[in-house]
Amino acid sequence: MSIEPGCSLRTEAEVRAYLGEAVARTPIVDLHTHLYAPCFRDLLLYGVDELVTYHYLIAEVHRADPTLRPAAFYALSKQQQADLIWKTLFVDRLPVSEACRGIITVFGKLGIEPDRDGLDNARAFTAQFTPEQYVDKILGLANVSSVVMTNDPFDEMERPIWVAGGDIDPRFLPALRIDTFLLRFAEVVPKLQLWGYQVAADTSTQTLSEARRFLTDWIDIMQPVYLAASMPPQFPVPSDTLQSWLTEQVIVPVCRERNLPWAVMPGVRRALNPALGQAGDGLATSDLRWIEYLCATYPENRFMITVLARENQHELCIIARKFGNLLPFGCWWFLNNPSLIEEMTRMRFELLGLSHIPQHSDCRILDQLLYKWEHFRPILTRVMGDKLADLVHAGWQPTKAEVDRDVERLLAGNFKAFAGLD
Ligand code: FIX
Ligand code: ZN
Repeated sequence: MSIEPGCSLRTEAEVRAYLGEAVARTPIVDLHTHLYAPCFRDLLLYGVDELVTYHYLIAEVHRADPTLRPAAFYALSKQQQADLIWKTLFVDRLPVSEACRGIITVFGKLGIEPDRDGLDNARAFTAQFTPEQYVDKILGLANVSSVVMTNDPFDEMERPIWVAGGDIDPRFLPALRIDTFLLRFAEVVPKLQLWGYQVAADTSTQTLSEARRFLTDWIDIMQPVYLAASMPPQFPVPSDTLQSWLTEQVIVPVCRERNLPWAVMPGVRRALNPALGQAGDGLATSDLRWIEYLCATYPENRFMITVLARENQHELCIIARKFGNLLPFGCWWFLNNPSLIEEMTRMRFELLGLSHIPQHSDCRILDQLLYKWEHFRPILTRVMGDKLADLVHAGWQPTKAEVDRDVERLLAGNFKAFAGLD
């Protein structure tokens, strides 16, 4: 259909067609990934062997073949693991799960012919590129303008790269991950002491100033766009625990002083099946009252939040309606499935209008940007299209400029504004 150059979109068909174009052409700022810039060398994962051994597919291969022992699987080389997953999940049965479908989408976007005999053609495809060229190719094809990394000062592989300094591709934005600092503080006290921070597993004034110094030092080193932590379903704030003290006396004040949001991600139950490693985490419904407490007690702070359990999504929208300093984002991990994304996105439009960030990718492997966003864009178009169609039928004709403006808000602008990136 050709849409006339005039401003207003007068019919439902015009609105839907224009919206689809706008969603496809608007560059995305992907606000939570586990991707790394090329200067982090081996930490930047890409290519078919990484793609097929994504931990979502490791969980699925163990379901498809219950005789497979996780220890035996992990003893295989990366390439052997990928071959086994390819045969089990793609050749011996139809690859209908969302994570399997993702691989087929990636192949399609890269022009790789899926081959039931093996993955060698896909391996040969990626081998043609340097990491830098591959980054350009994937970001370009996915129409993603920048991605936020996950950067943990306690990670032995990335820490030395930060300490050495250097130029990071500006399309990769740092985020300071504080799970270890917050959730395992007592355990890492000896390490912090070794690094020159005079902390103890207590709430003394010395620990207070030194713990704050650790955080601010890493903010200076990384220049993060936010602090982040994925959290268990229950978190004791406010209380007289060390974690509550770290939250209220260290993290919240430092975020406020440095004008940084804190991205909170509740609902993970780590190591539900430890033998599965990274694939063994689960979820539970979260108690979000500590989020209400933080938003109400610290109105000068900004909190971004994504929650893992479907059961929490309605409650989260209601909390967000009460607190302007809370920004819900994304359909995280076990929620990143079309049926659940559609349900959540519809609910967020109805309860929050445009004041949310509908999706982040959580990609661990660069190529996944191609499928995670390719699968999301039609859902956004359908859900937002329904809402705009309702407006047209009720007598409100959106203009093209209004549609462009608000699609940009959802895919990039809301995050940039909340994080103060412009
Ligand atoms: O905590 C997180 O940031 C989670 O997203 C990851 O730990 C998780 O393993 C993941 O990859 C989910 O998509
Ligand atoms: Zn993540």
